[in-house]
Amino acid sequence: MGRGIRRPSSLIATVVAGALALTACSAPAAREAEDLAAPDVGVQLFQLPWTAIAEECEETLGPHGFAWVLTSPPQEHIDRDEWWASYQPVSYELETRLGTRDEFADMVQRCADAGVEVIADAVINHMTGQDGAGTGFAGTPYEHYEYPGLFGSDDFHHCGLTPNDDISDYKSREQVQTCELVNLADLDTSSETVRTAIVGYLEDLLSLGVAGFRIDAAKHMAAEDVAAIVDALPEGTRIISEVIRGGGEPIQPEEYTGFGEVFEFTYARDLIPQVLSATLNDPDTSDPRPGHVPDESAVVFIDNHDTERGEADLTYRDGDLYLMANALMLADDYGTPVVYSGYAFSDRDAGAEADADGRVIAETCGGAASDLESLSDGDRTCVHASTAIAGMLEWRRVAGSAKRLPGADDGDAYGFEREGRAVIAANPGGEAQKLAVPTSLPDGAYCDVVLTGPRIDAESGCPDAGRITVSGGVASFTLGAGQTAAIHLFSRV
Ligand code: LM2
Ligand code: CA
Repeated sequence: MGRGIRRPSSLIATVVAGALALTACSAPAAREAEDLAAPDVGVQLFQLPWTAIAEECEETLGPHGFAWVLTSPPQEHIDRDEWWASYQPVSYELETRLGTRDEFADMVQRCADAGVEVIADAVINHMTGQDGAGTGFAGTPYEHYEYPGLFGSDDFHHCGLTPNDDISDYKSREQVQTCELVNLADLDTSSETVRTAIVGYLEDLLSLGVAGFRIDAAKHMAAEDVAAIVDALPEGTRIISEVIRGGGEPIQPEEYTGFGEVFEFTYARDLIPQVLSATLNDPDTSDPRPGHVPDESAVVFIDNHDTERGEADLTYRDGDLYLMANALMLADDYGTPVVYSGYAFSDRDAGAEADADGRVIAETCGGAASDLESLSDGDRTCVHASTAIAGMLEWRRVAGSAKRLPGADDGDAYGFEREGRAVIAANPGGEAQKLAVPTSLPDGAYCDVVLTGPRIDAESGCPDAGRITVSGGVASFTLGAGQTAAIHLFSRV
């Protein structure tokens, strides 16, 4: 959403392109490639400091064509080393382990200059979950239900439905929305004063130039409460609600699509098992896909910071198969994809590496992805800098709005075409496999953008290992175990 399709050719452009075609036969294709609209693809840079995100925007995200970056929560939080300190707000001051207010503002500006919008993670359902009194990262004193100058005990739900006021039954709408999520003081988001304070915080972030928000724990707030908050924000503010779909639960993501997008958890739950069991196949493309919100409401991902510590059986640790799943997501014609990029861990609570003052170290990837199979705890995965992902961003740009056609499979391998524009093939199995994918791409030799990265302005030739032949309406792939390959109209050699 948000990004309009730019029309490629005015009459003059067509005439000029036609004239150029007489002298250099690749000119019209090059011109058309330049005019393609950038796809709406995001990246979640988990627990990465603002100064590092700014650099990533300039060095990698902008050049590779990411449209937006989702940051970790920017508000003052409890003073602890675990990553999840970010999810316990103490005040709405922008002073955190990830950087200062000025650094945040500078990041938003530099990312915008690089063509990348910033989406901030908004933790507005709750405050802290500490029973005792404490002092926040920026020095603000607090108690469990007292946040001086911001909220007091009356501003919270005290649900009285369970012995400790904690949510225990996800089948109860009232518990899920008015009791406490793991002891986190639950804001009474039906109250005008609470809503006003939250809106003030979000407007402050908008004044620094953010494009919108991930609404953390949206399921734990009545949809009408979130709607009222969103209504008070300027038109065009992007809203992506996190509503974890749960079978048999009364609160479903569809309730939150009236005022923005939602993360669709079904997507990864469908795709990951197909990759792991080497049974890739065509999705049910009914509109909406069964068990999914409609396309225009869906933000999809392979994993995020919670699922990589929880339900996701496919993570950075799986190397090529993980990149395969991300490539297939980027190739699909459903939803807005978000790539996830965090750090290696074996302890689920472990925070990102920090200095003696507790500030997270601002490492950048220097434009290079990590070798996912050999990371040590704390190392950044740098998935957003991966050659395969960069190639697939270009592939998606070329695919544009072309339809996903029914795929082909052979043994463990599977592939499909986005009509007339691009073809992808993947072999999640353990043996090499040949695969013929029907295509209407013109005959020729094409270069695999998963192996080589973007091709439109590529200065290097295509290595032999990356050459894929299209002949007589068939793209012929030979895929090693765990290999993904993808070609598009402008990757012809
Ligand atoms: C979210 N989405 O709805 C976040 O994506 C998720 O990462 C958050 O949980 C959660 N909701 C609340 O914003 C994380 C983390 C929890 C952690 C909370 C609060 O996964 O483990 O809970 O943040 O920091 C921690 C302790 C928990 C304790 C709680 C309160 O793990 O044992 O509960 O703090 O002190 C007594
Ligand atoms: Ca709540």
